[in-house]
Amino acid sequence: MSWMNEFTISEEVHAALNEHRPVVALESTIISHGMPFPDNLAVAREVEHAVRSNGAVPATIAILNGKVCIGLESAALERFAQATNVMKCSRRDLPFAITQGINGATTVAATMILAEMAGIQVFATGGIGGVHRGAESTWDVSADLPEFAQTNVAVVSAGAKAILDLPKTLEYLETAGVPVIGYQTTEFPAFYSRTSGLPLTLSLNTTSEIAAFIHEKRRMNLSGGTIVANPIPAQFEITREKIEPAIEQAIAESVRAGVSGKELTPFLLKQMHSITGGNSQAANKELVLHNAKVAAQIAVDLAAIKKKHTFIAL
Ligand code: PSU
Ligand code: MN
Repeated sequence: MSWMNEFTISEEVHAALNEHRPVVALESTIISHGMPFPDNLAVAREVEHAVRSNGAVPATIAILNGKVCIGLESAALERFAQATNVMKCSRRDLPFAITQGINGATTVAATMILAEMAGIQVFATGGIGGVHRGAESTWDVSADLPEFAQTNVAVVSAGAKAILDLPKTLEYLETAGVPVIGYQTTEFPAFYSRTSGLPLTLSLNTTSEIAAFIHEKRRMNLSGGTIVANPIPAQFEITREKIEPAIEQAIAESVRAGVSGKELTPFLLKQMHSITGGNSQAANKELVLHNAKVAAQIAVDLAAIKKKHTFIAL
Protein backbone atom coordinates (compact mmCIF):
# COMPACT_ATOMS: atom_id res chain seq x y z
CA MET A 1 0.00 0.00 0.00
CA SER A 2 2.29 2.69 -1.25
CA TRP A 3 -0.23 5.48 -0.61
CA MET A 4 -0.24 4.66 3.10
CA ASN A 5 3.47 5.51 3.14
CA GLU A 6 2.46 9.11 2.48
CA PHE A 7 0.07 9.07 5.44
CA THR A 8 1.79 9.81 8.75
CA ILE A 9 -0.04 9.57 12.06
CA SER A 10 1.82 11.02 15.05
CA GLU A 11 2.60 8.57 17.83
CA GLU A 12 0.32 10.37 20.27
CA VAL A 13 -2.69 10.31 17.91
CA HIS A 14 -1.97 6.74 16.82
CA ALA A 15 -1.90 5.51 20.42
CA ALA A 16 -5.13 7.36 21.27
CA LEU A 17 -6.97 5.92 18.26
CA ASN A 18 -5.74 2.41 19.00
CA GLU A 19 -6.94 2.65 22.58
CA HIS A 20 -10.29 4.23 21.53
CA ARG A 21 -9.50 7.37 23.47
CA PRO A 22 -11.09 10.68 22.35
CA VAL A 23 -9.34 12.54 19.48
CA VAL A 24 -10.26 15.90 17.90
CA ALA A 25 -9.12 16.79 14.37
CA LEU A 26 -8.03 20.38 13.68
CA GLU A 27 -7.69 22.03 10.27
CA SER A 28 -4.65 23.90 8.96
CA THR A 29 -5.98 26.47 6.46
CA ILE A 30 -6.84 28.70 9.39
CA ILE A 31 -3.12 28.53 10.34
CA SER A 32 -1.66 29.27 6.89
CA HIS A 33 -4.36 31.43 5.31
CA GLY A 34 -6.58 32.57 8.19
CA MET A 35 -4.14 34.45 10.41
CA PRO A 36 -0.67 36.01 10.04
CA PHE A 37 2.48 34.63 11.70
CA PRO A 38 3.18 34.56 14.66
CA ASP A 39 -0.44 34.89 15.87
CA ASN A 40 -1.38 31.81 13.84
CA LEU A 41 1.20 29.67 15.69
CA ALA A 42 0.14 30.98 19.09
CA VAL A 43 -3.52 30.27 18.32
CA ALA A 44 -2.75 26.79 16.90
CA ARG A 45 -0.90 25.92 20.12
CA GLU A 46 -3.66 27.33 22.34
CA VAL A 47 -6.28 25.36 20.40
CA GLU A 48 -4.32 22.14 20.89
CA HIS A 49 -4.02 22.98 24.58
CA ALA A 50 -7.80 23.58 24.84
CA VAL A 51 -8.43 20.12 23.36
CA ARG A 52 -5.97 18.50 25.77
CA SER A 53 -7.24 20.23 28.88
CA ASN A 54 -10.73 18.97 28.05
CA GLY A 55 -9.65 15.36 27.92
CA ALA A 56 -8.97 14.67 24.22
CA VAL A 57 -5.92 14.38 21.96
CA PRO A 58 -5.56 17.06 19.24
CA ALA A 59 -4.76 15.95 15.68
CA THR A 60 -3.83 18.93 13.53
CA ILE A 61 -4.02 17.81 9.91
CA ALA A 62 -1.80 19.21 7.13
CA ILE A 63 0.34 18.10 4.19
CA LEU A 64 4.09 18.51 4.66
CA ASN A 65 6.26 17.94 1.58
CA GLY A 66 3.52 15.78 0.09
CA LYS A 67 3.01 13.72 3.24
CA VAL A 68 -0.42 13.73 4.87
CA CYS A 69 0.18 14.37 8.58
CA ILE A 70 -2.43 13.46 11.18
CA GLY A 71 -1.07 15.22 14.26
CA LEU A 72 1.84 17.66 13.98
CA GLU A 73 4.77 17.60 16.39
CA SER A 74 5.62 20.99 17.91
CA ALA A 75 8.54 21.74 15.55
CA ALA A 76 6.55 20.73 12.46
CA LEU A 77 3.67 22.96 13.54
CA GLU A 78 6.06 25.89 13.91
CA ARG A 79 7.62 25.32 10.47
CA PHE A 80 4.17 25.04 8.91
CA ALA A 81 2.96 28.26 10.56
CA GLN A 82 6.00 30.13 9.19
CA ALA A 83 6.00 28.64 5.69
CA THR A 84 5.02 30.99 2.88
CA ASN A 85 4.67 28.37 0.13
CA VAL A 86 1.60 26.56 1.43
CA MET A 87 -1.17 25.61 -0.98
CA LYS A 88 -4.75 25.89 0.28
CA CYS A 89 -6.11 22.39 -0.39
CA SER A 90 -9.72 21.35 -0.63
CA ARG A 91 -11.00 17.93 -1.83
CA ARG A 92 -9.84 18.31 -5.44
CA ASP A 93 -6.33 19.46 -4.51
CA LEU A 94 -5.27 16.57 -2.25
CA PRO A 95 -3.77 14.29 -4.96
CA PHE A 96 -1.93 17.30 -6.42
CA ALA A 97 -0.25 18.32 -3.15
CA ILE A 98 0.69 14.68 -2.42
CA THR A 99 2.13 13.81 -5.83
CA GLN A 100 3.92 17.16 -6.19
CA GLY A 101 5.47 16.78 -2.73
CA ILE A 102 4.46 20.26 -1.63
CA ASN A 103 3.10 21.80 1.60
CA GLY A 104 -0.67 21.89 1.76
CA ALA A 105 -3.12 23.42 4.21
CA THR A 106 -6.35 21.50 4.51
CA THR A 107 -9.72 23.28 4.41
CA VAL A 108 -12.71 22.00 6.35
CA ALA A 109 -13.62 19.74 3.40
CA ALA A 110 -10.11 18.27 3.04
CA THR A 111 -9.67 17.90 6.81
CA MET A 112 -12.98 16.00 7.02
CA ILE A 113 -11.81 13.58 4.32
CA LEU A 114 -8.46 12.90 6.00
CA ALA A 115 -9.98 12.71 9.49
CA GLU A 116 -12.47 10.11 8.29
CA MET A 117 -9.66 8.09 6.67
CA ALA A 118 -7.75 8.17 9.96
CA GLY A 119 -10.82 7.15 11.97
CA ILE A 120 -11.37 10.50 13.74
CA GLN A 121 -15.02 11.41 14.20
CA VAL A 122 -14.95 14.89 15.77
CA PHE A 123 -13.31 18.00 14.32
CA ALA A 124 -13.10 21.62 15.52
CA THR A 125 -12.72 24.70 13.33
CA GLY A 126 -13.63 28.41 13.36
CA GLY A 127 -16.32 28.77 10.75
CA ILE A 128 -17.22 26.51 7.87
CA GLY A 129 -17.27 27.70 4.27
CA GLY A 130 -20.66 28.27 2.66
CA VAL A 131 -22.59 30.06 -0.05
CA HIS A 132 -20.98 33.44 -0.75
CA ARG A 133 -23.01 36.61 -0.98
CA GLY A 134 -23.74 37.27 -4.65
CA ALA A 135 -23.58 33.53 -5.42
CA GLU A 136 -26.57 33.96 -7.74
CA SER A 137 -24.15 35.57 -10.21
CA THR A 138 -20.71 34.24 -9.12
CA TRP A 139 -21.77 30.63 -8.30
CA ASP A 140 -19.26 30.76 -5.44
CA VAL A 141 -20.27 27.94 -3.10
CA SER A 142 -17.57 26.47 -0.82
CA ALA A 143 -16.60 22.83 -1.42
CA ASP A 144 -17.13 22.45 2.35
CA LEU A 145 -20.89 22.19 1.78
CA PRO A 146 -21.02 19.18 -0.58
CA GLU A 147 -18.42 17.54 1.67
CA PHE A 148 -20.88 17.59 4.56
CA ALA A 149 -23.29 15.64 2.38
CA GLN A 150 -20.89 12.72 2.06
CA THR A 151 -18.19 12.58 4.74
CA ASN A 152 -19.15 11.38 8.20
CA VAL A 153 -17.36 13.68 10.62
CA ALA A 154 -18.95 16.00 13.19
CA VAL A 155 -17.62 19.54 12.85
CA VAL A 156 -17.89 22.04 15.69
CA SER A 157 -17.93 25.59 14.32
CA ALA A 158 -19.31 29.01 15.23
CA GLY A 159 -21.65 28.74 12.26
CA ALA A 160 -20.60 29.87 8.82
CA LYS A 161 -18.45 32.95 8.41
CA ALA A 162 -20.57 36.09 8.53
CA ILE A 163 -19.04 37.25 5.25
CA LEU A 164 -21.26 34.59 3.63
CA ASP A 165 -24.92 34.39 2.69
CA LEU A 166 -26.18 32.55 5.76
CA PRO A 167 -29.80 31.91 4.66
CA LYS A 168 -28.60 30.31 1.40
CA THR A 169 -25.96 28.30 3.29
CA LEU A 170 -28.66 26.86 5.57
CA GLU A 171 -30.94 26.08 2.62
CA TYR A 172 -28.11 24.18 0.92
CA LEU A 173 -27.45 22.14 4.06
CA GLU A 174 -31.14 21.34 4.46
CA THR A 175 -31.35 20.08 0.86
CA ALA A 176 -28.20 18.00 1.36
CA GLY A 177 -29.66 16.39 4.49
CA VAL A 178 -26.94 17.74 6.79
CA PRO A 179 -27.97 18.11 10.45
CA VAL A 180 -27.13 21.52 11.89
CA ILE A 181 -27.38 21.28 15.67
CA GLY A 182 -27.41 24.47 17.70
CA TYR A 183 -25.42 23.92 20.90
CA GLN A 184 -27.29 25.76 23.65
CA THR A 185 -28.93 27.94 21.00
CA THR A 186 -31.95 27.79 18.69
CA GLU A 187 -30.42 30.20 16.20
CA PHE A 188 -27.66 29.70 13.64
CA PRO A 189 -24.66 31.62 15.04
CA ALA A 190 -22.95 34.10 12.72
CA PHE A 191 -19.26 33.58 13.57
CA TYR A 192 -18.41 36.97 15.17
CA SER A 193 -21.97 37.28 16.54
CA ARG A 194 -24.03 34.86 18.60
CA THR A 195 -27.17 35.36 16.56
CA SER A 196 -28.19 35.63 12.93
CA GLY A 197 -31.97 35.78 13.23
CA LEU A 198 -32.06 32.41 11.44
CA PRO A 199 -33.80 29.68 13.46
CA LEU A 200 -32.44 26.13 13.67
CA THR A 201 -34.78 23.17 13.94
CA LEU A 202 -32.27 21.06 15.90
CA SER A 203 -30.95 22.29 19.25
CA LEU A 204 -29.27 20.38 22.10
CA ASN A 205 -28.06 21.66 25.45
CA THR A 206 -25.44 19.09 26.45
CA THR A 207 -22.42 17.56 24.75
CA SER A 208 -23.58 14.08 25.80
CA GLU A 209 -26.84 14.56 23.87
CA ILE A 210 -24.81 15.64 20.84
CA ALA A 211 -22.57 12.57 21.21
CA ALA A 212 -25.69 10.37 21.40
CA PHE A 213 -26.99 11.99 18.19
CA ILE A 214 -23.68 11.36 16.39
CA HIS A 215 -23.57 7.77 17.62
CA GLU A 216 -27.15 7.08 16.52
CA LYS A 217 -26.58 8.62 13.09
CA ARG A 218 -23.59 6.32 12.62
CA ARG A 219 -25.55 3.30 13.89
CA MET A 220 -28.24 4.03 11.29
CA ASN A 221 -25.56 4.22 8.58
CA LEU A 222 -26.63 7.73 7.59
CA SER A 223 -23.78 9.07 5.51
CA GLY A 224 -22.53 12.66 5.64
CA GLY A 225 -21.34 14.96 8.38
CA THR A 226 -22.94 16.84 11.24
CA ILE A 227 -22.53 20.52 12.00
CA VAL A 228 -22.46 21.52 15.65
CA ALA A 229 -23.16 25.25 15.68
CA ASN A 230 -21.53 26.72 18.77
CA PRO A 231 -21.94 30.48 19.34
CA ILE A 232 -18.93 32.63 20.27
CA PRO A 233 -18.89 33.25 24.07
CA ALA A 234 -20.89 36.40 24.90
CA GLN A 235 -17.93 38.35 26.31
CA PHE A 236 -16.06 38.13 22.99
CA GLU A 237 -18.98 38.71 20.66
CA ILE A 238 -18.97 41.48 18.05
CA THR A 239 -22.63 42.32 17.45
CA ARG A 240 -24.13 42.10 13.97
CA GLU A 241 -24.78 45.85 13.82
CA LYS A 242 -21.12 46.50 14.61
CA ILE A 243 -19.57 43.96 12.24
CA GLU A 244 -21.90 44.34 9.22
CA PRO A 245 -20.39 47.62 7.89
CA ALA A 246 -16.91 46.04 8.04
CA ILE A 247 -18.17 43.00 6.11
CA GLU A 248 -19.75 45.21 3.45
CA GLN A 249 -16.52 47.18 3.13
CA ALA A 250 -14.44 43.98 2.86
CA ILE A 251 -16.71 42.58 0.13
CA ALA A 252 -16.65 45.89 -1.79
CA GLU A 253 -12.85 45.77 -1.57
CA SER A 254 -12.81 42.22 -3.00
CA VAL A 255 -15.03 43.26 -5.93
CA ARG A 256 -12.76 46.24 -6.64
CA ALA A 257 -9.66 44.01 -6.53
CA GLY A 258 -11.35 41.36 -8.70
CA VAL A 259 -10.66 38.56 -6.21
CA SER A 260 -12.51 35.28 -6.77
CA GLY A 261 -12.19 31.51 -6.33
CA LYS A 262 -10.14 30.08 -3.49
CA GLU A 263 -8.43 33.44 -2.85
CA LEU A 264 -11.69 35.10 -1.82
CA THR A 265 -12.13 33.75 1.73
CA PRO A 266 -8.50 34.48 2.83
CA PHE A 267 -8.75 37.93 1.20
CA LEU A 268 -11.96 38.78 3.05
CA LEU A 269 -10.54 37.59 6.40
CA LYS A 270 -7.46 39.79 5.89
CA GLN A 271 -9.61 42.78 4.99
CA MET A 272 -11.75 42.22 8.09
CA HIS A 273 -8.59 42.15 10.18
CA SER A 274 -7.38 45.52 8.94
CA ILE A 275 -10.82 47.22 8.85
CA THR A 276 -11.61 46.22 12.46
CA GLY A 277 -8.09 46.98 13.70
CA GLY A 278 -7.55 43.38 14.77
CA ASN A 279 -10.89 42.96 16.56
CA SER A 280 -12.17 40.39 14.05
CA GLN A 281 -9.11 38.23 14.56
CA ALA A 282 -9.35 38.44 18.35
CA ALA A 283 -12.96 37.23 18.12
CA ASN A 284 -11.91 34.54 15.64
CA LYS A 285 -9.34 33.23 18.12
CA GLU A 286 -11.81 33.09 21.01
CA LEU A 287 -14.47 31.26 19.02
CA VAL A 288 -11.96 28.68 17.77
CA LEU A 289 -10.81 28.04 21.34
CA HIS A 290 -14.39 27.60 22.48
CA ASN A 291 -15.09 25.22 19.58
CA ALA A 292 -12.01 23.17 20.49
CA LYS A 293 -13.25 22.85 24.07
CA VAL A 294 -16.77 21.77 23.07
CA ALA A 295 -15.40 19.36 20.42
CA ALA A 296 -13.17 17.73 23.04
CA GLN A 297 -16.12 17.31 25.40
CA ILE A 298 -18.19 15.74 22.60
CA ALA A 299 -15.29 13.40 21.73
CA VAL A 300 -15.02 12.37 25.39
CA ASP A 301 -18.77 11.69 25.62
CA LEU A 302 -18.73 9.81 22.32
CA ALA A 303 -15.87 7.58 23.49
CA ALA A 304 -17.84 6.79 26.64
CA ILE A 305 -20.96 5.84 24.64
CA LYS A 306 -18.95 3.60 22.33
CA LYS A 307 -17.32 1.89 25.30
CA LYS A 308 -20.69 1.21 26.90
CA HIS A 309 -22.05 -0.27 23.68
CA THR A 310 -19.00 -2.50 23.31
CA PHE A 311 -19.69 -3.95 26.77
CA ILE A 312 -23.37 -4.53 25.94
CA ALA A 313 -22.34 -6.32 22.74
CA LEU A 314 -20.16 -8.64 24.80
N1 PSU B 1 -12.72 29.57 9.29
C1 PSU B 1 -11.86 30.48 9.82
N2 PSU B 1 -10.75 30.79 9.11
C2 PSU B 1 -10.46 30.16 7.93
C3 PSU B 1 -11.36 29.18 7.38
C4 PSU B 1 -12.48 28.94 8.12
O1 PSU B 1 -12.12 31.02 10.88
O2 PSU B 1 -9.40 30.44 7.37
C5 PSU B 1 -11.05 28.41 6.10
C6 PSU B 1 -11.50 26.96 6.33
O3 PSU B 1 -10.42 26.11 6.05
C7 PSU B 1 -12.61 26.75 5.32
C8 PSU B 1 -12.16 27.64 4.22
O4 PSU B 1 -12.79 25.40 4.95
O5 PSU B 1 -11.72 28.81 4.90
C9 PSU B 1 -13.25 27.90 3.20
O6 PSU B 1 -12.70 28.39 2.02
P1 PSU B 1 -13.61 28.50 0.71
O7 PSU B 1 -14.64 29.53 1.03
O8 PSU B 1 -12.65 28.94 -0.38
O9 PSU B 1 -14.17 27.14 0.45
MN1 MN C 1 -15.23 29.50 -3.19
